[in-house]
Amino acid sequence: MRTDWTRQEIAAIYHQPLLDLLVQAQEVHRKFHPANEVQMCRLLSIKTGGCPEDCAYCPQSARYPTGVERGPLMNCEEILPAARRAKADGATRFCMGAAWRQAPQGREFDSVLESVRAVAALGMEVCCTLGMLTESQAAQLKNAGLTAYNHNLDSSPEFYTNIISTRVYEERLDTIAAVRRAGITVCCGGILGMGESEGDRIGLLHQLATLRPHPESVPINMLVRAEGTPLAAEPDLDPFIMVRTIACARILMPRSMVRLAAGRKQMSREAILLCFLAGANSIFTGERLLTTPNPAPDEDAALLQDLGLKPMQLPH
Ligand code: SAM
Ligand code: DTB
Ligand code: SF4
Repeated sequence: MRTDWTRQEIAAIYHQPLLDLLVQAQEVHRKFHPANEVQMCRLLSIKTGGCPEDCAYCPQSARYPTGVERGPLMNCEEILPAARRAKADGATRFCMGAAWRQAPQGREFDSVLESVRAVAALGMEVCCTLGMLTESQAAQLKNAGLTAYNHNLDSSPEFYTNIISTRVYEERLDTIAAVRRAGITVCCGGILGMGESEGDRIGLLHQLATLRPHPESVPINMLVRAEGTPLAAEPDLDPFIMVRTIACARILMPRSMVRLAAGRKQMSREAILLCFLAGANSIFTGERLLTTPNPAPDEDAALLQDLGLKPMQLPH
């Protein structure tokens, strides 16, 4: 696995004719992954809204009038039924998201640890995304059975300052390093369609593909334009840009799970198919992502059926 990619090399891969890029990505995909399987993941917002950060894309930032209602942290008894349902629906990974700048200390964190233990006991992969973490919190999550931690780099370091002013890129990298040191797998990706340039997308791919080792999981989100956020009126993203970026991620990080994350509701079945062809091998299923709608489960079941794709089983 190469972790010494240069931006120039990545740009050369990115700018290939799309058909060449797709064939190359599919070749890599078939060498490292089953050709016709997708992992289904389920998200649950365990603590919604009221976040002090100013991420320009986020409906959960307290700074924007998005209409998202602030909620208290859900306890283990409330979370467990959702995880059981996800498992019954074929999801093998359960991801709990909290709108925090950083994971809290004390009673609330202990409650998250209890929920992690309970979901892990169902035999699912357990992921959390709770904002910044200390070394000690990462170690406690690992002990509780957490398999993955999601912490996105979102875009290139240069573009980052245009979308978030309340933290710096370096802090993201620090948390990712703490997660890695604790022995938890890393889930790290980004968002496309925020007004970034081609160079910024290549810059994001470069950051991800030079993490040592690569993130085991790379979510690629298409911006969900939330009313009230500064990015609400961004123009549509050309779905071919999702396809191109996913194909590059697949080629640069052959062993990683590449997740076609947010934004599927705005994509056609054909565009989603091209993302699978480009090497995406995971989706989030269920009516909601964290706070925004996702394709209906019966629609997704029909899509997988029509494409002859099978839900991936554990272990994979
Ligand atoms: N507060 C924590 C954090 O920022 O790391 C965890 C929750 S946060 C909602 C998780 C990720 O969701 C963000 O890093 C971002 O990449 C993604 N996200 C948030 N809003 C989005 C949107 N409107 N469209 C696409 N992705 C979004
Ligand atoms: C990721 O990269 N995408 C997911 C997951 N990791 C946590 C979250 C998408 C959130 C989309 C906006 C919302 O529903 O609030
Ligand atoms: Fe808060 Fe995370 Fe949303 Fe940023 S992305 S505003 S940190 S919940």
